[in-house]
Amino acid sequence: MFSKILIANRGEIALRIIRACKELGIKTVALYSTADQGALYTKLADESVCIGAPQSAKSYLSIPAIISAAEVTDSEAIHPGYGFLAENAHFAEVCRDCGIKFIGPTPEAIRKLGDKVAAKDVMKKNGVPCVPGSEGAIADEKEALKVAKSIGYPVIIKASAGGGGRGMRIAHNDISLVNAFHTARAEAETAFSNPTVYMEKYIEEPRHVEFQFMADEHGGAVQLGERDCTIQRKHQKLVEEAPSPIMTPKIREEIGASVIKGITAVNYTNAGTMEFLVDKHGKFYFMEVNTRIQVEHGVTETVMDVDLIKEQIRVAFGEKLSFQQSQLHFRGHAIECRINAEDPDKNFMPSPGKITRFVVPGGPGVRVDTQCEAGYSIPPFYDSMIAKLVTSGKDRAEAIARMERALDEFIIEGIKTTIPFHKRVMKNVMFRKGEVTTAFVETYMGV
Ligand code: MV4
Repeated sequence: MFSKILIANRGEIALRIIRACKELGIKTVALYSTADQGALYTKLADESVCIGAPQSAKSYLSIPAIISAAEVTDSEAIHPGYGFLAENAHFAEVCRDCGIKFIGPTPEAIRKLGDKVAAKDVMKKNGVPCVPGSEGAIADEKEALKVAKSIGYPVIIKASAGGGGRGMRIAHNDISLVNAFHTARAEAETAFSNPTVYMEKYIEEPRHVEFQFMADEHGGAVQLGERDCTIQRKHQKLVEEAPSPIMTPKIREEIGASVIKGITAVNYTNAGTMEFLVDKHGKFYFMEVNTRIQVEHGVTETVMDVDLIKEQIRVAFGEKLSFQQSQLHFRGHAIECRINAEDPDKNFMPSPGKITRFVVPGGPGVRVDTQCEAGYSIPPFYDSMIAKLVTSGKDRAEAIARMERALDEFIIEGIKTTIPFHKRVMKNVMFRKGEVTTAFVETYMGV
């Protein structure tokens, strides 16, 4: 096994990776910007190295600073966590060139799946259900109008280099389509230095359901079922759960099998997620592949009884997957609420500052992943997530009851948090019935 791993990230995910390493007997190196000096994760790592100024570009995104830290500490591998450089093919390539194992997919797989046109093409060819749309990129206005005519309005134009909701435009008729095509291209060029766009039928008020998968370097691949992440706002997920209230064992097997076929076709290794939209008839459509461990991985860990971070490390070292498809079954239900330092009554305005009191919930079926403690100041430079609260139970009703109980126990003073918002979600009749769409937060939560 590796003897030392460097963690190219911060906050709760850095802590989560340190915990996995400790259990595997691996030494850890934490990195921090000057804004994160003294943070809990830096104290729990075996070593910690300051890599620069608070701005991400000068620290957590600085490839030279990170590689230097890995070299001086003799780290054998780098875990990128999520965000920052986690889906940066160039960074994965630099690691490989420096003889440092990147704990994630190969640069080739990251690059291919980061190109949404190429990703959709390979998935479609391998039996993953896709939204009707253009065959690859759209060259000009004329082609855009032709494709829209064949699939029918409304349509959505997406940037091939985009993802996570960036660089999208919806059109309801020929006139708005011409405009959407040109603005989407211009935006894509500005944001990603790549103007390539493609078109799909626009699925109105879908659900967001994603499949977790893992593959080793010996051809082994498994899918670990789905997470339902429909409850989000401005492309930020707020609540995630597994299983999805709309899933059936038959669909899980069908879609799951296509996921495995698709990722095998790109020689995928390590952990990943395939995102789907689900329309009101329950039909699944491929969206994109996230080539990283995700924020919400703990939901899957809870219902599947696996440790995805330890598995990522073992697989990166060259071991075979420690579980087979036939051993993987959902057990009960898990729900995650992302607790952010934001004011839900002021349009989710960021609320950084000092936490004066911090009491975490506990008891049966409760997991809290956080790097916060009383006296900790949330820096204004990074994302606003301060804790992930995951509750589980024998069924969805028990997981919800435990979430309500845990949200009541959670005390965070000194800053505003999204805890009151989550309490309202747990009480909402539509949520309790499992009948929500991506419009839920705007439509029912008054924000
Ligand atoms: C769509 C769509 C409707 N139809 N594609 C947003 C994020 C990116 N992964 C894809 N997204 C969407 N793609 C078609 N053909 C609606 C969205 C979308 C969305 C998807 C998942 C969760 C929240 C969303 C919010 C707005 C739009």
